[in-house]
Amino acid sequence: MQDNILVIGACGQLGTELVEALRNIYGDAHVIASDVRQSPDEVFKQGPFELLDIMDKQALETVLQKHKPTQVYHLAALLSATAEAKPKLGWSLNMDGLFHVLDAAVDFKIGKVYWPSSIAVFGPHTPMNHTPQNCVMDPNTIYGISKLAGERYCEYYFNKRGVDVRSLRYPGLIGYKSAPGGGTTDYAVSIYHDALTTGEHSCFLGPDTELPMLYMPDALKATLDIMHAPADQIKIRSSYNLAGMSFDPKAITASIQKFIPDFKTTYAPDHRQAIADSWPNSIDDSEARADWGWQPAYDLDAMTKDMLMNLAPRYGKSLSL
Ligand code: AKB
Repeated sequence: MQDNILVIGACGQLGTELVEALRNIYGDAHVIASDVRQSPDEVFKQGPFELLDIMDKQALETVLQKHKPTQVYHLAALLSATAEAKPKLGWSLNMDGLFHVLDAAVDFKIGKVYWPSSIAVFGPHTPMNHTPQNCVMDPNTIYGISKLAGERYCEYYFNKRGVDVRSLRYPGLIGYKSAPGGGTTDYAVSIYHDALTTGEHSCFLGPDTELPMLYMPDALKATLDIMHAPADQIKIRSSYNLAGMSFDPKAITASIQKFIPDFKTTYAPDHRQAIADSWPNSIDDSEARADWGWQPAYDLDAMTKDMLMNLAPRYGKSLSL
């Protein structure tokens, strides 16, 4: 049977790249992008697009009746910093959106559901280094609390309602094709743009704030790998720990300086520092590696080289990389 895939929240940082990757695999006509707003990005002109507010259950059902997807990727959410600024909206969008999708998966017999969790499920009493899959989890942000509750719901819907739902705890995602929005790890994207434009980055985290991060090609690979793995290999139905690399603002600055020696970072920590301080430094993803063969390809310097190589032409720069 030909798969039809619905991506909800398609115009965000991950969705924009995921729609492109899915269309390369399944064909443009079989990947339905949807979001609460239109995006000017070229990828959305190449196949079906539906305006969809995931808070509107009826509207979701109309889209499902029209396209009869066999798989749904539900990415719509408020990220950590935005959800702290708008806690009620963060909670209702992140939770109600997931309920609508999980209930629809039962009612419309959707074959597989993907839903992203985050390192934000961890909190101040979580072991900070090499954080294990199962440990104390006491998130203290609305985003983290909603992701932890969402994980429990996913596992419940797998066990009690038979929904084949799969999930990853993403670290900060870094890519050059699409912009992040409202996260605590966003500095690690804007620092590359600043390196190629002003040559200076003002960082909203302190120099030693180490966080887990993942380069977008690895994030796409992990997402597609977990969705393509046979169901019996997915042993964790809440959400898998996932790691690529870990670094602090000092280390990413040093990595950029290998290619742009005059680049400078200054530090002006703001409200996002407390969020970052409550998250792990590094993640133990051995269960993802053992269960479905996860293996990242990029380390910090390989990512820096690729980011700069791809972004430099956008700013009319040529670098010897
Ligand atoms: C954020 O910073 O909120 C996200 C995340 C780690 O989930 N990038």
